Amino acid sequence: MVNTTIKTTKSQEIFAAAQNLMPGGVSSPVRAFKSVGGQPIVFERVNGAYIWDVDGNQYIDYVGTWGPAICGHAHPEVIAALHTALEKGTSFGAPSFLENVLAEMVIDAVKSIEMVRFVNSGTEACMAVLRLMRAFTKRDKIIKFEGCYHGHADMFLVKAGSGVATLGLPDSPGVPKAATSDTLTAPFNDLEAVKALFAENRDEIAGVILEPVVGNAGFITPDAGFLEGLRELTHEHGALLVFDEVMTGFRIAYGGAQEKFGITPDLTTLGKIIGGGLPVGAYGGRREIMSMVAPAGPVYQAGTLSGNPLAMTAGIKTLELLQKPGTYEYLERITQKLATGLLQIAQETGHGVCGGNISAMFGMFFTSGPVHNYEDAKKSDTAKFGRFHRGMLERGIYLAPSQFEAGFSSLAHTEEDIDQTLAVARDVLSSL
Ligand code: HOZ
Repeated sequence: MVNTTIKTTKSQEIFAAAQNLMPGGVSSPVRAFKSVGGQPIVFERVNGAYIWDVDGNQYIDYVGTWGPAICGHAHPEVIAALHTALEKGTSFGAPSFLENVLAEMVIDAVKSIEMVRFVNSGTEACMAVLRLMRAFTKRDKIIKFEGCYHGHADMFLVKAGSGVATLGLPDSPGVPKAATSDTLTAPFNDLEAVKALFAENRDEIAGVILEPVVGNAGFITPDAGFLEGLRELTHEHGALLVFDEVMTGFRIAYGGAQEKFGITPDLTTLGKIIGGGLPVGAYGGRREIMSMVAPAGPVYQAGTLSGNPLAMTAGIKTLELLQKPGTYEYLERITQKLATGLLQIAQETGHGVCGGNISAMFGMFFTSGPVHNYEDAKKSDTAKFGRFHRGMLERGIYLAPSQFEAGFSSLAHTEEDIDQTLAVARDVLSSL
């Protein structure tokens, strides 16, 4: 089964042409494989746990289109629902009953959300939630954490994770100082640093936003007491707590990190899974706060394709599939087998590693760790990760092309897929 001689001629041709057409040849930076070396592969189709490239090679996929494909790619029930919806048109730009259905599902699932607004991406959701935080509290400053990524809006491009971390960019040119002057940062898992920021900026901080489990600096879990501490501090200072659950929502539990850890934020952002593979984001929270959003209130935010019927349909069907009994038990079982297997094999083959999983989200750093924050994550041997990534890819395993991205499994991954992945990993890790 182990394939070490894949040909990627067509991928290379297409990607070479793409470089003249689009910056870096891609529509999103991390896809260019800059930090892992080698050429990206160009996809032709996806199904279940697998992707096929334009040269006909098949890979077991642990990127899952960066999170949405939790039921597996192109799930037949999602595709069938989309076919039916397609017959009714692709966009209304007006209210549809489908929005009510998905809104109710989100409100039922996510404890902090009493009202929700649909947008088109996680970036949009975070931009909008920031405006709302500021409007509600009448304060401008926010606290974010180093290595956390909340989309590419100016105000969040401070010590941001994901592509910014992958490419080692300090901050992006084009972001005016004024746009980030109210963005305060602290190391993840460092409550004392957050306390100090609140003390230095008394009555000026609108709120704290974080990925409750970091996925954009690699996979980093919150230390015991960290989320509780943030909840207490924000209450104490009249500030809002915002969970960016674009990655963790409906992934680490049906009700996201807030269900998993039993901490209820004031506001939540969502994306990825709730669009079932179509472009969707959302933000929601307490009714009192959400009632400030236009046209119910004065905080403006809008979008031509927001609430798009195809995206709502894919989201509804995906959440229906996730509601089936045993879903999260299965995701935990296979992902734990993968994550613990990878760590064990890496250790047996002489590599210092750390990592783990929560449900269908996982990661492994090439440092013996522990990794509590972005500074720790940066100690990972990224050159070694690059060689590991390339070795896995050449043997039919598609991992996120960056040490600073989490891995995602799905309901479509079988025990056999995991076994095959671990066998390949043993081969690759032994050769590094
Ligand atoms: N920044 C997202 C992942 N953390 C999306 C990456 C992509 O789609 O290329």
